[in-house]
Amino acid sequence: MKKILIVNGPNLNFLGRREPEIYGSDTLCDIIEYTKRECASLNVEISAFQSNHEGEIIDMLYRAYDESYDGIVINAGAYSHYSIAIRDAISSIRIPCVEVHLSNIHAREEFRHNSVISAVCKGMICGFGKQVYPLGVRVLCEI
Ligand code: CA2
Repeated sequence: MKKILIVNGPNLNFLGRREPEIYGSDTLCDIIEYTKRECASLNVEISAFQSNHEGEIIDMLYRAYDESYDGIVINAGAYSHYSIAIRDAISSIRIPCVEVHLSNIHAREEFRHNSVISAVCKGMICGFGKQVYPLGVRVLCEI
């Protein structure tokens, strides 16, 4: 059975409470439960982590390495656009990562168009709301 970790970054703990037109009306908890349901037929064990702190996200990535996770789905939130430290951690651990975003970052403000973590991830899925999470898990199961 593959072990997959879902990592969520800053402000995603507040999902479902504001800006539903951009991010949908589900809470992060709803999205994780939805992802587990959607992936129930896959041979996969899913764990989830959220933090508003860059260093805690980096610590979690190294824990994923120590605990031999097979893949990571990461929505690093706004850190995606500028955290070289998270990029370096993803690159060091050599666990296949899929970057996800609920919104289509390319259709939004220009400062969201670039992600500094994309190049060290297997690929990026964005713009399909909560569906990006099970899609990310599915891709990792097939790698
Ligand atoms: O579309 C995504 O998933 C993002 O990663 C979400 C980040 C944003 O900075 C990225 O550019 C794209 C922000 C998450 C903010 O979440 C909120 C949730 C509820 C209310 C307000 C913000």
